[in-house]
Amino acid sequence: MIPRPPDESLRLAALHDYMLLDTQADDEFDLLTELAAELCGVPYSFVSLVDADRVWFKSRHGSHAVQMPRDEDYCAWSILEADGLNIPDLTADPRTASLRATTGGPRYRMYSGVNLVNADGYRVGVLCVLDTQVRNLTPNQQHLLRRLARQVVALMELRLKERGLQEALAQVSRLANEDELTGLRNRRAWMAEARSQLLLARRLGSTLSMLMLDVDHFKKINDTHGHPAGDAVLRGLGQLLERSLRKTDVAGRLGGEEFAVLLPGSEVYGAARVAENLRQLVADEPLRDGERSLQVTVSIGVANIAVVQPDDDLDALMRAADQALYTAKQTGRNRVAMA
Ligand code: GH3
Ligand code: MG
Ligand code: MG
Repeated sequence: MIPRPPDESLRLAALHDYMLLDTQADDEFDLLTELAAELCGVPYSFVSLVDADRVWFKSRHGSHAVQMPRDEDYCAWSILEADGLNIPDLTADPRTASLRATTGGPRYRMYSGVNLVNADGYRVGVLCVLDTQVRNLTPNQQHLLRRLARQVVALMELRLKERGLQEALAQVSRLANEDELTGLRNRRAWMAEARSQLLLARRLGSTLSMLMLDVDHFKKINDTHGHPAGDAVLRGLGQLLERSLRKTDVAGRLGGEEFAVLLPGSEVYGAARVAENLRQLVADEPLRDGERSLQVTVSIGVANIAVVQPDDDLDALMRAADQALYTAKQTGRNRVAMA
């Protein structure tokens, strides 16, 4: 077995922080191994990441190997040395003479590796070149290989920063589009989706319906059971909508205790059936959210694009649905009305 360095666990943590293991091939890394092989005049070059039990190749030039057992790889020896490892004849060195890649396989004869060292000094991997002939690199080739190794580390740092940036952007986009309480689309995101669905329906000559849904006497729930209980009802309603609607339907929370649903491809009667089904689901069973469970009812207004002019915008359709909702409230609540 090849010895492990004394800082092995911190070294591994440093390697894993880069989140590079088992990632896709990357042209920029491949350019660096290609250059390394070219400048050193050898057939093989690798960006080797020395993991707990394996050496995984972020890039390889001249080989199809994906990884090697750590105890079979020269790079596991290289990270034990401060200055990397230069072995002009692998058969003549007791560390490498009996390794499988020396005795069989590619029958490597020369290895030269420069450690990839992170800012904290951990040797996370190696940029190495190999040849099947016994030979020495010139001092200039060794110098260039060291410079390329620094480029590899810089690229690893860059990829890590890009990853952080992407995650931050995804987080911002979540915050901008998601209603925090229910996880549904917020008003802005729902309206953006509604606008594009409306355009699409008109372009394709297909139909589109909309539900506007409002909890009945919600103020009373807050007043009687407290604001957190009111929040629980809203979360429960959000879950019920997610559960009961089709994948192509789009639910959102417009604000307060008002929700909206887009039903692409639904005629007004189909949409009214969906609305009636939702109304009944809510009325039949208390909404659950964790420990809490409260009985509420909802009123729903239904509108279809057929009720607005072909060049009317989204607001007109929402007004029609809102008007129908108002009718449902006026005529007794816990009911569905159509525009
Ligand atoms: P109606 O049947 O006519 O719809 O009566 P309502 O009481 O539901 O209507 P109203 O619009 O008077 O009351 C809505 C209440 O919703 C008032 C407000 O305090 C409460 N509310 C708005 N947003 C939230 C929220 O995020 N959480 C909770 N718990 N309550 C909210
Ligand atoms: Mg209400
Ligand atoms: Mg309301």
